[in-house]
Formats: sequence, structure tokens, C-alpha cells
Amino acid sequence: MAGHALPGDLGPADREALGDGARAVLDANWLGGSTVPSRSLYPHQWSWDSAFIAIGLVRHDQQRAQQELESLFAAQWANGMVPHIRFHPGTPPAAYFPGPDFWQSGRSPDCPGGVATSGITQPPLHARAALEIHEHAADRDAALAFLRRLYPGLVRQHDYLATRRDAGGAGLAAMVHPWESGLDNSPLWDASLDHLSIPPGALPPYRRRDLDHAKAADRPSDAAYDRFVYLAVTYRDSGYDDGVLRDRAPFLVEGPLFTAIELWSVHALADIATLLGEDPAPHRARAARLHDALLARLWDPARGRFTARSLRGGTMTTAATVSCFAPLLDPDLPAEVVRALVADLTSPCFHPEDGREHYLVPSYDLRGADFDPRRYWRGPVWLNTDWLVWRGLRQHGQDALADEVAGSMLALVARSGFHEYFDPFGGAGYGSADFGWTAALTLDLLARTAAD
Ligand code: 2M8
Repeated sequence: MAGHALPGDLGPADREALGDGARAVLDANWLGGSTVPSRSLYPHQWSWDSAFIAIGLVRHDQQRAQQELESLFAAQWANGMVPHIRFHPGTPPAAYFPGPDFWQSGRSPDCPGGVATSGITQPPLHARAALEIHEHAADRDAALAFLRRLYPGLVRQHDYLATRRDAGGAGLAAMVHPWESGLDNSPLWDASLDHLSIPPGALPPYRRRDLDHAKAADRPSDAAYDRFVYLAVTYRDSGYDDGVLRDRAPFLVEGPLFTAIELWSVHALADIATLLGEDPAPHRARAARLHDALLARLWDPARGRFTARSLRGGTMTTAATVSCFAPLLDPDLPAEVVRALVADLTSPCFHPEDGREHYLVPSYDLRGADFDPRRYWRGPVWLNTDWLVWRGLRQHGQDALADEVAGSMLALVARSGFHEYFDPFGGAGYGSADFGWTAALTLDLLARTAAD
């Protein structure tokens, strides 16, 4: 396991410099009511980015952390869906594709007036983020008032996922688009995307804007983008109707990371309910259902790995990706499953056999035929998935491995700055510089490891 710094290896001056740098990124990316992931590549508010950002921001500015989530929930749809993008009115339309003109969210009767949003969702980390704001707030009374304001929206968000998105009928929320997973270019979706054939004329003309700001080698291919656009058009043209998903959605997938985050957040919702004097029991019952379905539907005991399940034919994907470790967030994960995940994480899929310098956790199997150390979600290390795996490992008492992951995170940002993602060998930074969740989660990590 060469090349690993441990969190304790960073001296006080380095830690202070990292903290200052992280706060400067968060300040520079603040638009007055919410934070952009990146001033160049992602100039709007993204849903799960805002949850990660709020978790770090409370270490810097509690008021802004609260505003971050409240801004997003002000764009929640009437059916409870929290959109994956809230568009910023001051950003020029050409700055990002697909923008409001593409999504045409008004096609859904549930879309609120007065705000522009996308029409799909993202992993529901927000209840967990809200609870963490309260836990780390300087002003506890203000944080409790904030929880009281946000709680009804959080409940509606989780009700939406538990009902309208339960296309498989087993209790898991199905994703209708790889963008909903947060890990859109992951090999985990290849099996579900490869069978898609785009009918002639179904794809509107479009121009990728991401390539104005990032290298083509770092981003999804044009063929992947065509599929992303086609899937979004299909859902949009149904009027964002979740009632027809089972019959019509070309992509309908239950995934381990989305499910694990949902489960972790539902437990947070129960804790929030207790803080507010509300009944936590329905949330605990929902968490138990998610726990059972996660193991019954997505655990592959033969491989010792969580996988994604396509509801189009029931295929399970076998790829080793960082998503497979997200179920460590489930506090009730059986000990033998935790052991299997630790064995997978310490295997040559994620640690090079030749012992060369490397950083945890690569987003995809180092030995995969199409592993690519710099392409978006197909090899690089991301700090948000690292942070989730780190929290999961700590929850299950896997402290040595958790320290390795945290050490990698700090070493990467110390070496390369607050990039969007990093080369698992050498640690070069790719994608956008000055990236929101990288900065925010660094702040959280610095605070937690200092407390240790
Ligand atoms: C990436 O996704 C967007 C589409 O939503 C894109 O590629 O344009 C993903 O990394 C996603 O997880 C993230 O929320 C978003 C903004 O950081 O960028």
C-alpha cells in the first residue's frame, strides 16, 4: 500500500493552508444564495453537490450552509421530487448544456413556477446534510429552526422516492437516467446503455458545452452524451410521468450508491424527527425496508459485491466500482457483508499489485479492460465518494482502512489543489479546478480528523 499518507502526517501549517484554500473556493463559488460546483463547468446549483457543500460549509458559515439547502428545496416539485439542477437566472443560457430550454420542466404539472429546474433527481443526501448542519452548528437554536423549516420538504422528497420511483415494487427507488446516479459515466451503467438504440430523428441537435471548459479525454464520450440526451428527451416528452416508467422508460436501474445514500438519509430523517418532537417510527420502518431490499436485490453473495440491477430484464452488473462500497453507510449491514466489502476494497481491483504510488479509492477496477485513470467516473478518485466510503468504514469500525482513505483525500488536495477528480496513480488533478464539494469535504475531513 505504498504512497499513502495518513491524516496525522499533515502538519498544523499544512492543515491550516488547506483549510484556508478550501474556504476561499467556497467563498469564490458562492452566488449569493447557493454555491456552484464550479464557476466554469457547472455554473448552476446541483442537488447532491449542495448537500456535500452544506456539510463542509457549516464548518465555515452556518447561515450559508442552511441557505444552500433551503435554496434547493425552494425548487422542489409539488410531487416531492428535488431536481438535480436549479438553474441560476443570472447565468447566460449558453454557459451549460442542457439548460432550462432543453428540460422544459413546465411540461410537468408538478414543476413549481418562478424557478427553472431540470426534470430528474439525484442521490438524496440532503436529510443527512441537514442533520450534520445541526450537529456542527455554532448556533444550535438557529439550526433547530432551520430543521423545522426543511423537515416537511425532506419528508416529501423521501415519500416521492419510496412511492413514485418504486418501479420494481420491492421498495428501491429506480433511476431513470445515469445523471440521477451522480456517477453518470460509470461502467456500472454500460450494460443498460449498450442495448439502447436511438431511433432516427429522436435526438435533437445539441452542442456540448462541457468541452468548452474541460479536456475531451477527461469527459464522457460523444456516444455516451447522445444516450444521455436521448434518455432525458424520452422522460421529458412523457411529461416527466413516473406512472409510465415500468412500461416505457428505456433506462430503469436500481443502484447501490443511490440506495445507500437514501437509507443513510432516512436514518437522519428519523433523528431529525426526534429532535423536532415528531414521530421517527415511520422513517425507521422505511430504513428497515430499504435495508432488506438492498440486500435482497443488489447484494451478489457469489461475488461478495453490491451491484446495480436493471429493471429492463433484471440484469445485474458485475463491474467493480466505488459505488459498491456505499452500502457501508447502512448501520445494520451484516458483519460478513462488511468483511466481504473490506476484502474487495483491499484487493488488486483497487490497490495495484505492483505496489506503486496510488491513491484510494479509484472509481473503477484498476484491472478493468477499459479502466482509464483520467476519464470521468471510469477510474479517477473523487473526494465525495471517498468521503462516503470513509464515513461507512468508520461506522463499521474499520479504522485502519478508513485512515488510508482519509490520508489519500488529504494527500490529493495537498498535492494538486481542489480539483474535481484525481489520477489514482500520481494524483494529478483533472476536470474542473476549484471544485465545490472537494473544498467542502476537505473542510469537514480536517475538522473531524483534528477532533480525532
Ligand atoms: C456531473 O454531472 C453533470 C450532469 O448532472 C455533468 O456531467 O454535466 C456529475 O459528476 C454529478 O455527480 C455532479 O453532481 C455534477 C455537478 O458537479 O457534475
